[in-house]
Formats: sequence, C-alpha cells, structure tokens
Amino acid sequence: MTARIQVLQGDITQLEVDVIVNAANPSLMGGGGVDGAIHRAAGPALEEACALVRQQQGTCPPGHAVITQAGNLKAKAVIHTVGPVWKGGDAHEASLLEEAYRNSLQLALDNGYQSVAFPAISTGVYGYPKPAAAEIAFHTVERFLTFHRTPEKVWFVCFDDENARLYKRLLSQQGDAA
Ligand code: AR6
Repeated sequence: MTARIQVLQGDITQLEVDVIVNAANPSLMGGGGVDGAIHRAAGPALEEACALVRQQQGTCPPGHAVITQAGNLKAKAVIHTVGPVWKGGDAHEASLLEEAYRNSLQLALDNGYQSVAFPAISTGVYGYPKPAAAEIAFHTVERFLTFHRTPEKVWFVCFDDENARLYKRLLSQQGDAA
C-alpha cells in the first residue's frame, strides 16, 4: 500500500490535487504568503467566491475552515482555514492549529475529495514556531486518516528548508498507521 501521507518541497499553487488548503485570515480577503500566492494563481474568481462566503457567513474565525471553487488553479477546490497567531503558547494556539487541520480534512471528506495539499499553516506571518507546528500538523492528519478512508492522500507542501527538514523527519519516524 502506498503511504497516504507525502511530503514535498515547492509551491502549493502548482499541485494537481483535488484540494489545496489556504492559510487564510478571518476576512478571507487574501493577503501575503501562501494566501497571496494562491489568490494570484487562482485569479479573480477566487476573490469573488470568498466575498460570497463572507456575505453569507461573515468572517472565518481561527480554527474554522470554508470551501470554495479554485478559479484557475489545477485543483478542484480551495479550503480556506485560519490558523492561530502565535502569542507565546498560552492562548490556545495548539488546539486552534489542530482544529484548523481537522476541520479542513472534515470539509474535504464531506465533499468527497480524495487528495489534499496543506501548507505549513501559521508558520509564516502568524509566527508559530515551526517544529511545534509541524508536530501538530503531522499527528493531527495521521490521526484523522486512521479513522477515515477519505481523503485517500494528504500532501504536506513545504516552501522553506526548515519545514521540509521537519516534515521529512516526521514522515521517516511515522508508524505503520498510514
Ligand atoms: N506554497 C507553499 N507554502 C508557501 C508558499 C507557497 N507558494 N508561500 C509561502 N508558503 P503564511 P500564516 C509557506 O505567512 O503564517 C497571510 O497574509 C511559508 O513558508 O503564508 O498562516 C494571510 O492572509 C510558511 O511556512 O501563513 C494571513 O494574514 C507557510 O506557507 C497570514 O498570512 C505559512 O505562511 C497567515 O499567516
């Protein structure tokens, strides 16, 4: 059986997967980092889809996730989730980060999508320490996949060398769960 978790270094906007997850902000208005890259690659249709979500349900609080179409991306859909801003570790950052991954996976499952690519949520502008964030991301996904057949495959797409190193180590230490 091929492993269900894969690690890749590169630009998430280029992936041909069912769903790309965006590290968004509560306004869903686009921004810098991976959010900016996804919006640029997807084109105005993504902005319009986000505006509609905002109209219908307001902002997206940390830990929550919403799904939209993917505009010009090769992916079929984008799941926008909002990670926590790092405030030193005593402001529920760990549980909010875990929820961001779990709620994104649940949305992919609810929509029947089989392949999902995640960036390292909160580890850029939001300042979450990369080693701790990678542990949470990896183990939350691993646990979810143990209990669900969908999605079939999850990609961790690392942009920077530190995240790539961290995720590759976690992958090599992985049990037989995947
Ligand atoms: N592909 C994959 N990963 C990327 C890419 C890319 N093209 N570009 C950056 N990264 P960040 P956050 C990595 O700052 O910390 C935005 O302005 C980057 O190396 O994008 O959750 C939003 O609108 C880092 O490891 O997201 C919010 O305001 C990771 O993506 C805020 O930033 C996340 O960095 C969210 O901050």
